[in-house]
Amino acid sequence: MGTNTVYEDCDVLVVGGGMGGTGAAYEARYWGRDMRVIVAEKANIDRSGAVAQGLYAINCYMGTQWGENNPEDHVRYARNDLMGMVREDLAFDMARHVDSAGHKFEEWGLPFMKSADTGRYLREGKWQIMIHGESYKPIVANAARNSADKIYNRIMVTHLLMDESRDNRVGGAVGFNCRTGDYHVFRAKAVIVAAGGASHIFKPRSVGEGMGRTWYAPWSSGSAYALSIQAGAKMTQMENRIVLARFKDGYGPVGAYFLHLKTYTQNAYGNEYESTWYEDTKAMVGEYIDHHPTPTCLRNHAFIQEVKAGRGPIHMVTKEAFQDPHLEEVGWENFLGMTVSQAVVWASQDIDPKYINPELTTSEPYVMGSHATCSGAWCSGPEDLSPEEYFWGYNRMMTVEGLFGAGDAVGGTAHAFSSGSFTEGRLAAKAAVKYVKDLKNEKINVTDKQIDDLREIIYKPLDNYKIGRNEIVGGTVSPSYLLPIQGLQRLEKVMDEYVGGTSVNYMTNDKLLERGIALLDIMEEDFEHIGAEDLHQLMRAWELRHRLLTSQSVAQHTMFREETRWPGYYYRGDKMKLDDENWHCLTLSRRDPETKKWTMEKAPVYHIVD
Ligand code: SFD
Ligand code: AMP
Repeated sequence: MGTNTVYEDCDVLVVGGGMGGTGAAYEARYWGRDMRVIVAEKANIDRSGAVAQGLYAINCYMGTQWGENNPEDHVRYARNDLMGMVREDLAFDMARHVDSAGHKFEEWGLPFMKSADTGRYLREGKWQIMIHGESYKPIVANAARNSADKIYNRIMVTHLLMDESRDNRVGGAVGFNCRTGDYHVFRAKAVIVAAGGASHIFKPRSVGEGMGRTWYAPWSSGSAYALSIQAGAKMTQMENRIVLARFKDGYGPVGAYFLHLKTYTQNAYGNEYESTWYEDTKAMVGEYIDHHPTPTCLRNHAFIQEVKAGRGPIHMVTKEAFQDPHLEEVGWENFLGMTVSQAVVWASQDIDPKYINPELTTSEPYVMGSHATCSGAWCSGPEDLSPEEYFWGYNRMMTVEGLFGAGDAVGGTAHAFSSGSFTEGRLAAKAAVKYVKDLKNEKINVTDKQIDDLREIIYKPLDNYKIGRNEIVGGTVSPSYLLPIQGLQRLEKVMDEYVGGTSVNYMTNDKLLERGIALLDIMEEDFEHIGAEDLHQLMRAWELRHRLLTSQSVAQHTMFREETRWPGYYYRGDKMKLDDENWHCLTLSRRDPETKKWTMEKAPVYHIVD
């Protein structure tokens, strides 16, 4: 395996062809007409990433052409939802460009719903517009295909390459083809990491035969974080994992229901419950509970408290809205275009939301940077907006030279969603092209040794299995190797119990974290012994390694921030209050690639918009 090596030399390499990656490929071609632009994607860009199943709404659209919202308004909205802190420069930059993503999608054939009264895009809520989006991803992928020189599908990128002639500069990436086993070496002058967020780092509520059913895509393996962390890039706000209120078991999103169908929640006894928890929440977070709209985490907090108090389950009141045949149709279509499993769960459990109010649940935590959360890499902002601490030359460039990010990969940019992630890809690509142009004739030096060493590391799980398999006559338990699924379940259990997952009601503290971090470190040693039976399992092995690094980062950040900033996402039992005096700041981490030691620091939150 891995004896056949495929080399690709390019100017701009895009890792991950999801929403950020497709935007990057499209824009790189626009600014870099004569540049070689390559996409390396784990799956197939037609149906890869979080948008694989389609989406029913574009959740970030200003509507500036009709005077609906301005970018400043969106910064205020995202800041409010994130309990006071986002990277306002990055958020504003995304918001001022995001509308054109919607316009492009429509031009490329995505069907938008329109208001019969105004002819404008039909609003689901203040920021969201509604689409018939089952084919959202193939439509956007087509534009990327028309732009890139080549799209390599089925390539699991495992590591970034580093330039050996200059410290702290990227030189490309390596990975393997999940179908052929070929070793792929991409030498590149600039790399844009757009490999998405992370599910399955905390134990999911659905285990066993249901373990594939999570809200965020089960194939989101934290690669965007792990690739960047391995290269020594700084991360920010990794403690800000997100918990979603979702329809039970199918994890169907609730936005269309709350905002368009105007449904509402109640406890098992038919009572409104959010006001019950108002004083309790105020004591923890102060005036943030009076903000409008109520921050997502605080809505979760009331939900979690009410269930803990014994008055669950929480129901979504659908019976009223579903009497209107139009709204009934929208309610079902919403899932058929985005989360088919929810419609299947209801059908299989005899739940007709016209007659029965369905149950909601709170999900296991996910790590991402584009929903009501902002974990990700610490990136430079745009030159016209960013204060000194937020700017080092190129928009969306990480703290490693030549390494850029988009979508879930970038920290500080909450509420970007699909359209904002695509937009960030465009912004990153524009800057990456400029970076390559500025390099002029300077060469990137990646030695054969670096390439050969990584090849050894990447294929090792296949050898572990081949050799270790001889020691057992049957079954799956070996004294010499761990299977990826066994490793995954161990990781999920530690994250769940020590770092604030569902089984402990999202609670952790300094002592639990200390132990959790130690257990994750032991796991890092053990995962040297992962055994992969075939190429598919080799992909699972590397997804697991990426999830572990993401988890370590989350645990380190959670330990560092000594307060409970987002009740409803997680609680630090030893520091149960929000502490604006000491922690109205962003958190930063760096893992030294040589020593593997983490260092943590604070970074200022600049309020650029008043
Ligand atoms: O309703 C490697 N999202 C929603 N956004 C919206 O605009 N509207 C909605 O309605 C949304 N909702 C929603 C959403 C997501 C999901 C799963 C559901 C519902 C059920 C969020 C968006 O989807 C999200 O913000 C963007 O997709 C983020 O973009 P990006 O580019 O950061 O991630 P990606 O699209 O998942 O793409 C990642 C790509 O990388 C590949 N990849 N490739 C090579 N090597 C590796 N090691 C790789 N690891 C990953 C992936 O295959 C993928 O192509 S609602 O809930 O709000
Ligand atoms: P969701 O379906 O929960 O992912 O939400 C889709 C969009 O609607 C996101 O922009 C959410 O922030 C927003 N949203 C969902 N529920 C509410 C709510 N109860 N109040 C305000 N905004 C919401």
